[in-house]
Amino acid sequence: MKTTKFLPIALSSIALTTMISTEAFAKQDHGNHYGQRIHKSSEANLVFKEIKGLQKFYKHYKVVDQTTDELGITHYTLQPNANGKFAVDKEVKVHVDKDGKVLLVTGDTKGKDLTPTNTVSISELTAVSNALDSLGLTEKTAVNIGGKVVKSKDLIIDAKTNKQVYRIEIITTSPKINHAVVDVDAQTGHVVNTQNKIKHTATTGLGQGVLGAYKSININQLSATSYELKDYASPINYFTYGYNETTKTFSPVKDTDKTFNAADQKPAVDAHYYAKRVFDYYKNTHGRNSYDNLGSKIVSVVHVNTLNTTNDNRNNAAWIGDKVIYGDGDNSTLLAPSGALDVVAHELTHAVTEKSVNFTYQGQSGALDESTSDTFAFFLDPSDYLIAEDVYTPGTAGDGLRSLQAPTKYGQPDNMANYVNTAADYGGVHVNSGIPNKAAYNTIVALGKAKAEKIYYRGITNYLTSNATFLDAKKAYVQAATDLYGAADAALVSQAWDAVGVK
Ligand SMILES: [Ca+2]
Ligand SMILES: [Ca+2]
Ligand SMILES: [Zn+2]
Repeated sequence: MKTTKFLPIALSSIALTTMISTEAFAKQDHGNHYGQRIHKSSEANLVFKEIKGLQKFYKHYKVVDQTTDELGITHYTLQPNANGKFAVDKEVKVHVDKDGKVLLVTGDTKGKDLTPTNTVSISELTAVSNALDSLGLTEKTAVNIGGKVVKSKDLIIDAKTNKQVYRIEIITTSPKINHAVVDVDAQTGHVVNTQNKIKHTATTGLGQGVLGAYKSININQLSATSYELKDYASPINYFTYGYNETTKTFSPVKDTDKTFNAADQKPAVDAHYYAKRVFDYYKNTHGRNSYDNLGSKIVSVVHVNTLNTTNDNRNNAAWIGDKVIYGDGDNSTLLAPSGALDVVAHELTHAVTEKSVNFTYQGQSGALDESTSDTFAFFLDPSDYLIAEDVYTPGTAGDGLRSLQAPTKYGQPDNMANYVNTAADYGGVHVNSGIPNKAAYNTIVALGKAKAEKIYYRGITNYLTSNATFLDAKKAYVQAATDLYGAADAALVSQAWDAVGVK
């Protein structure tokens, strides 16, 4: 079994920050014991006398910021300066406890002689103008809604070149989204460096799903007239793409405004929206951080209607190792499958089991793989025991693709007595899954959803193995129930499997 350690989610973010920073101190302080005690900011640079790279230059360093945290540790930020200008990129931090003891020194501890080799010949105004120009902007056209276009402008020393530069931070929302830091040589006026600070422009949009309902979705703004189905705002990123059958490539689903309601966007909206629903569930109910428990992004690709040019994939959806793909449905057997939460949950649970149990997709272990996906599809969409009912046979009401409660209604066995021995479908993985599906149904009815989902999650993350048989699954869930709820509930789980002939 692979095990993955993760931080307990109950910790508040403040506690977490504290924990990490304390740990960082413990790790980075390789027994550097400084003699210097520091009781006020003007003493902070004195410890540099004990640091090889800084001892020649300690007098040039001045404290530019200081904070004291909730543990009483004070963090001084120092920068070297010459002629009253700071080399901001050479900053060093000195971390001092309540008693003035230096715990750690971090940052750039390779000092250097900072005597600028150029003069200040251009004005700040000229520097700003040149910076805007380099970004294709002018003072007249640049707009930053709700803020200043020029966020900061400082005359600093570029320590790399020993030149004085104007460092200008620019933010615009039109004519395009921009966030850049531009360095302009103070003598020549030339732009010598530009840092693009744009990470992502997260915003909230509206999407219309396969069944017509509108839902709030997290999207990414590229410009005033370009938005895409990328969610950078959530702890897990969700990227949703559209497949191009001709070029066999896919690209982000985009719109010119925040409302994604074109006909061909509906499958994408639901794939995007439900993927987040699924991993919100795994996080909130089981503390799992994405399918791999490492927070990996979720990539969904819609409009995948053929595989290898011949296979009709319209009525299919699949997890393919690092992304989930969806056909558009033929609109008679199936609407676009991403339109059903339980279908999306089924596929993305395959991703979870691949990273936990990694069932061999053959025979009983393969049927357990399918059944686990159906079972978690129920946990996510617990209003009925049907699978895919929201998109299955739009012309017929009340049916589904499979049923946990009544597998035989959809051609699946619900007891070992009727186990189907076949070479097709990897040994009938989509047929024989009816047996563990019925056991799951029995478990849910006997114990309730809240206990059942904990037992199943514990089973797949701690006890089940890739080669598990139905009997192994029974033992795994009985053990998980014993751990979590004791012998009486474990006995009910055992009976749930007895009832389907797994003894
Ligand atoms: Ca359902
Ligand atoms: Ca139907
Ligand atoms: Zn499946």
